[in-house]
Amino acid sequence: MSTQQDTIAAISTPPGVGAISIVRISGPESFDIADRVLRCSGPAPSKRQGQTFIRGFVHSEPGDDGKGEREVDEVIMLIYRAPHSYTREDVVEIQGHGGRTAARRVLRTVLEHGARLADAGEFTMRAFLNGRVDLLQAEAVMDVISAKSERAAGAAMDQLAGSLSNWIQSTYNILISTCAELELSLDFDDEGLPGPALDDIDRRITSAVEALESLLGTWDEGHLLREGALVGISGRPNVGKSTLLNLLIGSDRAIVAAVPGTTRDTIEEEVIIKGVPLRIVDTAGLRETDCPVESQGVDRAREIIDRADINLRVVDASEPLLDDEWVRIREMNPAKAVVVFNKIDLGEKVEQGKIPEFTVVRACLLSGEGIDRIRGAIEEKLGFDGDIAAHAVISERHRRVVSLVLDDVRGVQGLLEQRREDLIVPAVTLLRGALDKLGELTGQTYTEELLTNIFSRFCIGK
Ligand SMILES: Nc1nc2c(ncn2[C@@H]2O[C@H](COP(=O)(O)OP(=O)(O)OP(=O)(O)O)[C@@H](O)[C@H]2O)c(=O)[nH]1
Ligand SMILES: [Mg+2]
Repeated sequence: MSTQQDTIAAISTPPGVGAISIVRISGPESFDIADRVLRCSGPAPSKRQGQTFIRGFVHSEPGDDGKGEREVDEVIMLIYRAPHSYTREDVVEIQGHGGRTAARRVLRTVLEHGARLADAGEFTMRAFLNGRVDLLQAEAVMDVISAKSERAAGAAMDQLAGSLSNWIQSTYNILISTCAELELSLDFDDEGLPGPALDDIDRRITSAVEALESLLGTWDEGHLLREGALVGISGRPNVGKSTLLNLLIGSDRAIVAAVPGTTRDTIEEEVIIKGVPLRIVDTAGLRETDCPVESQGVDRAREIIDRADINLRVVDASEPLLDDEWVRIREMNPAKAVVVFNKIDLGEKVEQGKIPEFTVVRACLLSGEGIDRIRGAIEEKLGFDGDIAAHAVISERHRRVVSLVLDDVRGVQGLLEQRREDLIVPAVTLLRGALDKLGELTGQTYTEELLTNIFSRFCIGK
């Protein structure tokens, strides 16, 4: 049964020119509205079966004088009867001509007949409130839509299919049964729980801790898939930074010239390597300068170096490096940096072996030599290996909640280990708190604020 009283409508297709646009309606009045807006041969929409479609014309209301009724668009109308629909409510989808204007005209007509304009994500929110999907699956809908790569879409589809929900649910089940048993033990008066029973509870708590830890361990990878990684290219002027950007993205995006100080602003481009989106940023050459424009560019470059997940530091290897530059290189975190010794076709005067803690790639970017090794080094630093775990925790919200739950459960573990009767009550209280938090993850418990937070990220019409 629907928990929602009113009927909502929105354009579900993106703005711009296209072959088809879709106006979606959901709620108890959907079929009444459909009857009123559609002219068709045969039975009215409300008399049709679910999962069928009708060809017809959306028409506008006549004025008081009975005149002025107009055809708005020629359409195909799809009928979905509750609960067999996206929202589990009665749903009508009107496929009309593409383009914003035609779709807007249809939407306006539908709104004039009693529907309310849907909020962002409201259809999916109804799917959640009506129990068709849990909160993790609802969130995955938006991840599928905004996935930047095949791999990200694959991980989001797994989450939509319930892989993450199942994982959380099994941990939830372990914790709730343990909690029930501990609560029961409080009724044993003086005796408390027998040793073997406590050993069994310990084992279960430990398995929950392991499950939560492994879930948290997937966050880096999941986060990478979702947000992509920021890869900054930096170095002194004229060393070949823009040449490197162009090679990595496979097009002549940045101007390459023999004049030092060619790039003065940051240039950002996206590429996908092994299914992971990378935002690659070329920056202005690092040097002291009196030019205010270039100096701003250098400030921006330093900002990128601080924020980047991976720093590609390019140096001209055909010249010896100044001490100062070695110092600057060592300021970077070696785990997140790749140093490119470029221009080796002009000779190698740079001292080798000065930075043993760093990954160094020798290259002649002019001819493209070394670019595969640079890509390989990026992949290695980012740790792309094999498949993303099917239950990958892929949002910041999930990571936050899971780590709080983990803290609680570890706390419970610590209390129970002491085998003290008087610590059972605090352990139960902690465990209850952990269960509430886990419930918030799947949406078993939720607040309006949480839902608003999640669904406001969605697009209108989804
Ligand atoms: N010989 C040689 N020249 C190179 C190599 N890589 C780049 N160059 C040349 O070096 C010059 C500078 O290259 P850019 O890619 O513009 O260098 P940059 O670091 O972006 O320079 P700025 O934007 O001025 O900081 C150009 O003339 C490139 O063709 C290389 O491996 N060997
Ligand atoms: Mg440049």
